[in-house]
Amino acid sequence: MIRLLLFTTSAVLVSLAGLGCSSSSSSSPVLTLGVVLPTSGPNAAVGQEAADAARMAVAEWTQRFADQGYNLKINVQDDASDPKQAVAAAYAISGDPTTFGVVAHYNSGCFLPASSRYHEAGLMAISPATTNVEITQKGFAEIARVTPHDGIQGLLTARFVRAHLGPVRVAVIHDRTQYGQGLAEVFRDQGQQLGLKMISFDGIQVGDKDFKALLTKIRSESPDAIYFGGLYDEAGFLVRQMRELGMKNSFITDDGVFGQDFFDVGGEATEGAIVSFPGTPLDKLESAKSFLKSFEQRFSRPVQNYGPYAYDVANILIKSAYEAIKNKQSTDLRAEVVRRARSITHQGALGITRFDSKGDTLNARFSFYQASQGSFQYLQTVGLEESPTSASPAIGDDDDSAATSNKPSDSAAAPAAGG
Ligand code: ABU
Repeated sequence: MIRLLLFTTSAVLVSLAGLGCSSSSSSSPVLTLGVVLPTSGPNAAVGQEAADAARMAVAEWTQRFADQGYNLKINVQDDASDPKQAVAAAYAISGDPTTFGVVAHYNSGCFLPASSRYHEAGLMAISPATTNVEITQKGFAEIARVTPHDGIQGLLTARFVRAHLGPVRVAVIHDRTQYGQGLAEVFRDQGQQLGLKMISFDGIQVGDKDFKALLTKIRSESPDAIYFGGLYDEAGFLVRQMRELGMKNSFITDDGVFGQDFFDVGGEATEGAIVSFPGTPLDKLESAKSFLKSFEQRFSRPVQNYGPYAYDVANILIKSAYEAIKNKQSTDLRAEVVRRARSITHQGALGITRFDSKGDTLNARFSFYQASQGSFQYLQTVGLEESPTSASPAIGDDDDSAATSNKPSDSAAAPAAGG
């Protein structure tokens, strides 16, 4: 296990102080924030946004580290949404002794195998996006995430469907990944308990583009709704081919579909689709305003989805390292970052983030949106303690009741019938 010992860098600090020097130079010790995300492949857009948000956080902290005599750097590695590449990247990142923490993965199927490596290396790895339940079940102190997990997403989606559509007949499709299938199973099981009738449960293959045979079979079973657990591309092809086959039933899906790629692939057929995404909408959070403005100014594009999550993860890791070096603790920096990050109360773009004993966020809410003319229109936000309401102000009503906190909005626009 590689350990970065703070007493080494403290000695450098002492010598810099002796020279009357308070800022870093090229010879200052380097501290590196690791980032492993899909910056190529089918989820490149979400990975690039999250990586840019982490770069922004590093840029904002650089001077404070320099004032302590350190060069703060970032090392972005591409996992391409491929589990093997993810594990290789985890080895590369953790093998660099200057790395103190990792913004770790978009895909649950990548983080699950890579988490063992971060654990072995004693390296804090916090995911901005992965939601599969099992990720935090291994009991690793080095693993956490700022997104609520799919046990919550699946349950809240089942409640939402029951509240808005009634005890309908649902065909469930998933992409056979740990994420898509795991979430679909939770939705199916929770939905059954709530009185939804699950008429089928089918897997597709990531990368496939033709689902007409499966959809034709499902059409013959006359579902009221299709639930899909999976990602942008397959969701886009599915909804397009559903409509081409004349299927008018509702299409309900998940956070892995919340992005422009869904509209690019699905086109007009996306109209009316219901999508869940973690947390309160960022444009309703006072805490997110400066992040949104800075990101858009810096990168000349709007925030789509997981940028603010990656920004908060980066800040949690960097702040933990900064507090450790500032206090000149003569101990292991990686262990100190693990200890500090896991017990942090972080006021960030998402509001307040704290982790439970497993490393799951206590900020456990999801919002529901409806696709309308190429964008996601906000419907409502719910947590475990609340029931989705079927009260129905017009879609697109702008409710600012959550504007100063990350508390859920009471707003409840009903999705259009038959969406
Ligand atoms: N939850 C975002 C989609 C990716 C994943 O968890 O695998």
